Amino acid sequence: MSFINYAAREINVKIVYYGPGLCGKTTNLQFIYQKSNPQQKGKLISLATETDRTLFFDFLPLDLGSVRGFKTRFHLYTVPGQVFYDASRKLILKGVDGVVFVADSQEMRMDANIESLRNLEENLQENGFELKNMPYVLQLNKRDLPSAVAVDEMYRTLNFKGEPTFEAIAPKGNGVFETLKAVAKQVLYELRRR
Ligand SMILES: Nc1nc2c(ncn2[C@@H]2O[C@H](COP(=O)(O)OP(=O)(O)OP(=O)(O)O)[C@@H](O)[C@H]2O)c(=O)[nH]1
Ligand SMILES: [Mg+2]
Repeated sequence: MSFINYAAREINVKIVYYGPGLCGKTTNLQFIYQKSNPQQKGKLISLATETDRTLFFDFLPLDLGSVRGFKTRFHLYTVPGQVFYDASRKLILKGVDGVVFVADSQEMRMDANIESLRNLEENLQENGFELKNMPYVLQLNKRDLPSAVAVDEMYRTLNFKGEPTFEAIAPKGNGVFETLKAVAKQVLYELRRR
């Protein structure tokens, strides 16, 4: 859960980008990193294979304003999407405050999206969380590709609980900040309720 440092008047929040291999999780963080101003962001740390697949995680700290005089520092993480890195995904979900599910819009990746969403539910449960109670946003990425499945069909298949859903083209930045803002808003709302 979010970590409140009273001495530093800082709230630390953890957001995890989840989804199948190559859906565009790392690309989301790269775009956010490129477009954020230097005072606002820390280093983008990526632990990747030689072919740029995420090996363990990406990490980007980002300051997003303040709540009741406390600076809110968002720690953005991505999981490795490849099926066999499940132990890492489980570990990265520890203490999560909000999740973004990045779906790959390509027809041939629909089964992978569904499998990854189930895997998210399971791994959250193993960490003592329920997706239905978690601040959560769905991103439909790769909308620029010709084989993209219709948005309403993807919504019916993947939307879990009426969560905010955004179309995206992550390398161009379309939908990237909309997605981040929507999950940040839900997390901050939860913090204010406490
Ligand atoms: N055409 C298109 N390509 C995209 C889009 N988003 C990401 N890509 C490309 O898809 C590839 C994989 O993107 P990544 O961001 O590395 O995917 P990932 O989800 O982090 O993958 P893993 O780390 O293996 O889980 C890269 O070549 C991206 O440039 C998109 O919206 N449209
Ligand atoms: Mg990655």
